[in-house]
Amino acid sequence: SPAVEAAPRQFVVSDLADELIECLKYRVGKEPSVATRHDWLSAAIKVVRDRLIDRWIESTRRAYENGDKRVYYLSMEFLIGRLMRDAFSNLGMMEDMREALAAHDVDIDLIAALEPDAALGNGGLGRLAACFMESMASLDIPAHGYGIRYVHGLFRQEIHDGYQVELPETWLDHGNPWEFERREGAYEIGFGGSVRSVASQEGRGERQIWKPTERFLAVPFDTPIAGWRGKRVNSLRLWSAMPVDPILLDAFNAGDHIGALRESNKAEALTRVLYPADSHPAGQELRLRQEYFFSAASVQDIVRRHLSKYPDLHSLPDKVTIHLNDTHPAIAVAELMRLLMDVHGHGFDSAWAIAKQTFAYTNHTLLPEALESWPVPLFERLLPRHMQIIYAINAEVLLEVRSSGRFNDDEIREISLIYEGGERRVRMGNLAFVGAFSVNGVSALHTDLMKQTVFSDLHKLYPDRINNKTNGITQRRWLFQCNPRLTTLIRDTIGDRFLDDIEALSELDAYAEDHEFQQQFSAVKRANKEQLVKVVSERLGVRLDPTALFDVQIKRIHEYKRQLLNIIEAVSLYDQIRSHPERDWLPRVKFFAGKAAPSYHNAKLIIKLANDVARVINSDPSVRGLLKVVFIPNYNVSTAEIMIPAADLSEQISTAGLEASGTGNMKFALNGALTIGTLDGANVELREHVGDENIVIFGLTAQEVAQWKAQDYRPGEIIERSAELKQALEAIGTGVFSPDDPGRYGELISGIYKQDTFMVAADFDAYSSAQRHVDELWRTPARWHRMAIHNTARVGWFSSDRTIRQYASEIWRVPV
Ligand code: DL6
Repeated sequence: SPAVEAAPRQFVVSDLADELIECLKYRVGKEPSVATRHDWLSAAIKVVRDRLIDRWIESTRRAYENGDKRVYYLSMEFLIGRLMRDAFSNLGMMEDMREALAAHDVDIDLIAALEPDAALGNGGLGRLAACFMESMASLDIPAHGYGIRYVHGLFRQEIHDGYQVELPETWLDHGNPWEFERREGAYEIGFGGSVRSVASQEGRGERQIWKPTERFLAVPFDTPIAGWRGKRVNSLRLWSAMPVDPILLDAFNAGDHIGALRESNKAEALTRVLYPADSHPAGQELRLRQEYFFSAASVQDIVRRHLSKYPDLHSLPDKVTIHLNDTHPAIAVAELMRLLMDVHGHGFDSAWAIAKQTFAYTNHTLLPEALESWPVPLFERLLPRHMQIIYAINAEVLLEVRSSGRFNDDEIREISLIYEGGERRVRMGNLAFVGAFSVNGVSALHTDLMKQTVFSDLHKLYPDRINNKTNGITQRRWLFQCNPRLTTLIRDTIGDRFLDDIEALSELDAYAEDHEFQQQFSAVKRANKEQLVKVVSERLGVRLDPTALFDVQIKRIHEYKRQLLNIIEAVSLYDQIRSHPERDWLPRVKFFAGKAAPSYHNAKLIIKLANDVARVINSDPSVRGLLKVVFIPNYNVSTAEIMIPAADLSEQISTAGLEASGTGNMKFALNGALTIGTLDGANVELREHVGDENIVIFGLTAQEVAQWKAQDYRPGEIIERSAELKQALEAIGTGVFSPDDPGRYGELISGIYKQDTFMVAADFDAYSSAQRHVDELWRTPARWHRMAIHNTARVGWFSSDRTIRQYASEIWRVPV
């Protein structure tokens, strides 16, 4: 199918073809006869980038002249993936470019596949930031993304003998044709040192002067982000650390050639690598340094831009919202306070009033291990002035709390920015909460749980602050681009309105029972499945049957996401297929893909288990190919773009109460997969939108999980009562899938018998019955297709355009 374009064909192909040659010659420095595919890729990107620049300049000028309020989105992670197709299709030049390249014998698909996946993020949080950047540009919101230009993004995963092996990812190896380096826009960022008081020049008390001992330059690299139909082009500004003194000449001249590069090496280390952990503790000094480095550079940049138009910073909250994507940039609150007080002469009260009206904060997880806090001594050593400011903010807040008379000592301790229960730590969530005028969760359930759990006392103090903004995904990438076949079918059926108003997909509802449409819908799915079958055969040498039910669980590997539940169910199904060969089993392929944090032992063991189980099941002739298990290595955005359109069944089976939202759930449903899931995160709202009859829900609710845990949960007893579960656990635990090391999974399985923190045993039977219900649904294709069509038709609401509209009108107060 041809690509979905934002505009009708508008370019003269021969002109584009000439432009490519010009670009190749004068900007890449190559003759066509010697140009490599990478050279062609660079040339193609530069040609589309040129188109973006005029709009980029125009968008920036317009915002400046109109004095529009701007949104600054600070995020440690942007999981962008490839950008070339985005830009081509958003500007409506994909097909013209295809032909222009073909005129030089270059296949656009081959060069597109060479574009590295910019993986400057771990998972959901980073991918959400990328979807938001695209939606903000599409909705014509003046916004800047700020992050870190990691030289190594998320590690490349290889599977060796079933184990995850982490290798460095080198997305910048061939340069990055998208970015503009702006050395002239660098800022100095300090660490360490001391603070001293001096009398303020205005004769108003004292001023603090921080003299850091370490200094680095933060150099910005800008990438243009184009919105749909090229309406607006916004900037993603990523900071890279560079030394203030690239070489210490004295040391060099004294013969210390290595020591002379000390500053360079320290700077390079600062922004070199993305922390490869999500929802998993990552508290290292380097991480705090990264957080401060990019937050401080961004805040300085924001203040400079504001002062280039307005006389002072009193008007900052009217013209700017700084959005904190999780607590990683929460230190920005203290940095803005520092600039206001120490550089721009504001008193504490004035600075605090400005800061509190400028920041908004999104929480993305309730998992205690992912809630950031930093040891006070470390904080004090690296950021002594910020520590003082945090104490001052804390004093202000706790005074307010005490004087209200509504809080007991325990509650006051929970509100404090400093944890005192053991080693004293700075709580970044509390800092973000008190420093922001809005605090939002990412699904209705998650937001409710925020109020009831981690932030219950802060919520009591500021009852209007917490609000919900259910996540969304950009349909441009997650339907139009990744599934051109389905998009074309939808256009042919309901016309083009949905291209600009995704909720118009609901017109498809009328076709859900239409036999002919069902056939076309399932033909699209079949073609996408064949494409995936080909990829699996090329990458893994495993042959799959495209008529089988494709059951897919792709996401970070984490115990709360319960890949283990899915694997145990596969083992149980394997047992049953062998014990009851006479039954009419459905051919099914269980796909897994995802990366585990390198330090997360159990998650890595789960990857090994998936691979061990796959090896045994896939090579057992008595299964007769009815069940296959496939683990696809190196899951990334581009792999998701191939797998999601090919999925029949989407696994969203986290322990209820633990997945803040999930966004994969939305992508699968949009592409016509049915969900099997728990009532967790955004699954709850997904059910409301697609209808109870079009989704398969099972298992304990968040409330039930909490009740079971509060009582005396005994997983061992549950296992005893479930013959299937018991048999599967015994098989895994005693080494049926690991004959080379029978004890490999002993602890993993005994963990389920003993604590079962993630309620695998409690939910197993419900999950297994839900899977058999899925089998039944699959046996009646007309019914399955109808349900799948309803899913596609009814999930337009989960577009990040809707989410961003809500942020814009309810938090940022910018027009949309
Ligand atoms: O909000 C985006 C995404 C949610 O969809 C996931 O449910 C949630 O797990 C994820 N959170 C994180 C938290 N990491 N940290 N810190 O990635 O956010």
